[in-house]
Amino acid sequence: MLKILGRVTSINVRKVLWTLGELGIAHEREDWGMPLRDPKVPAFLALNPNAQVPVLVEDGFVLWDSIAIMGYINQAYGKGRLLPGNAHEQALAMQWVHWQNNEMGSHWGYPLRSIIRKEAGFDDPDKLAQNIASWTGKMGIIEAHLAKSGGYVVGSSFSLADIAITLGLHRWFAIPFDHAPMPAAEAYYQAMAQRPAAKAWLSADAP
Ligand SMILES: N[C@@H](CCC(=O)N[C@@H](CS)C(=O)NCC(=O)O)C(=O)O
Repeated sequence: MLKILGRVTSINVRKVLWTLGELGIAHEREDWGMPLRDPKVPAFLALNPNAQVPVLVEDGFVLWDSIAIMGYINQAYGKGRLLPGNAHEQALAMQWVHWQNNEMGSHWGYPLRSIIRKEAGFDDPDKLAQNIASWTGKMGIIEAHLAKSGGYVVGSSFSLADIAITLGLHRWFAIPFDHAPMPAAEAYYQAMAQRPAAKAWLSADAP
């Protein structure tokens, strides 16, 4: 049985779980990651020396990194159905999956830890404002893209890019602060939220 190690409050774990749900693949999940279960223990480090979730375990096969896991599940269990289209469309979808992780995702950490998790050391209003400003800048990129791309991030079909981008947008809409308007992103987010496999992963409890 396919097993995913990781807590559902992690956006990277939710990318994997939504991918599994979209393809209807049976799996088990074990809570790992702080504050639920410390991954810095030998048994977990033997699976992922980075001490991070998610990790996929399938008999003797172990895979870490959410994007690698999404790609593996799509290929091994989904016949590639979540990367549809020609080579250009597939590459563009992966471009946006990486963009969500590397660009969008490098600005939401401070607001999340300050506003939602209220972690010690994340209470500087100037730093919060700076991070919201830089995150808003990245949001402007996806807003402009979605305003002209049609119903999906790439082409005319749902792909892994829609999973990654919708979860990134969820984080934006679910964290309360004075948001700059993003009408195209909001309309797209609302449409994606209607997908049956999306619902569990777009909860207000897990921004
Ligand atoms: N590049 C990695 C990043 C994974 C990552 O940053 N995971 C975070 C949660 S989103 C984590 O494991 N943090 C430590 C913890 O939860 O204990 C991936 O995409 O899987």
